[in-house]
Amino acid sequence: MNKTVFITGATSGFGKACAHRFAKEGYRVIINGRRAERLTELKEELQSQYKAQVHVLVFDVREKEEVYNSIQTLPQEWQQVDVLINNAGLAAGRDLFDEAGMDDWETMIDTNVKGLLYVSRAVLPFMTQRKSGHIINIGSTAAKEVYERGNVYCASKAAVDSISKAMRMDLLQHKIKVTAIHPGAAETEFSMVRFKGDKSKADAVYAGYTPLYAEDVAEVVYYTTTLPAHVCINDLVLTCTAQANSFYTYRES
Ligand code: NDP
Ligand code: 8X3
Repeated sequence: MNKTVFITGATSGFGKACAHRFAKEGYRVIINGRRAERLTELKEELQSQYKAQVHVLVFDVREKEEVYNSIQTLPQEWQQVDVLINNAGLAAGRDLFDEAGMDDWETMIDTNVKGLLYVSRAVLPFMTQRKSGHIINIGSTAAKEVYERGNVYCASKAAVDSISKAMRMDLLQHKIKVTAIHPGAAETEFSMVRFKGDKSKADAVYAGYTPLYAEDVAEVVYYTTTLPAHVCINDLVLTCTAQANSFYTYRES
């Protein structure tokens, strides 16, 4: 195996689990996030557990110049990116439209939408020049159904859904696969971030049922990369068995 995967938001949750899953399969792994210490720890884990080759890229996906400088100056031997996983993202707050914080809205749009665009455009030349590559965008069930108090988070993930469709059309000529993966509720640091460290609110999201775990999502992400060159999973929604969609979750009391 001499393939390279580039994962944004690898310091936690799905991104970290994907780093493990792909490293286990022999991929060379580029890991990104803002928390440098966590990336250093993850690099050491991947090296010791799988003897993986790992390259750390610390940047904030919202900072266009930082994104471009970091990616354009990747060492030559790391530029052959086979799989890009646009995973970095977050929800900030869960508030009614007329009460939600503007800063929260901007953070979500800047990270989930603009960050994904910047990283994709910076990495794409490595794929188009080789006429090969696979871009995996992490959306959400929130992209499929808007829920109360989800306003801009849902909109940002609907944008990921639309951008994935657009990328797929426009990149056909370059033979690049584009897969959008939409998980339902998964217990990661997501809710602690959304509720700004309020553990009781975060825990309540996962009470009374078995949610998805990061490793479940990583398994599905990895699966989409194992298919023959002529087969592409375009759009994939996965939830835990207790959840049907954004509205229906069966909780044991
Ligand atoms: P986590 O909070 O566990 O992980 C989020 C990751 O994104 C972290 O590694 C964080 O790294 C990174 N990140 C956030 N902002 C930035 C930024 N500005 N620049 C670079 N990296 C950033 O959450 P999940 O693993 O659950 O979430 C991953 C993705 O999955 C997100 O896009 C989320 O919206 C989506 N999702 C989550 C679901 C869930 O229920 N958990 C369900 C459906 C989709 P750092 O803070 O170090 O920068
Ligand atoms: C995260 C899942 O249901 O909290 O995207 O929006 S949900």
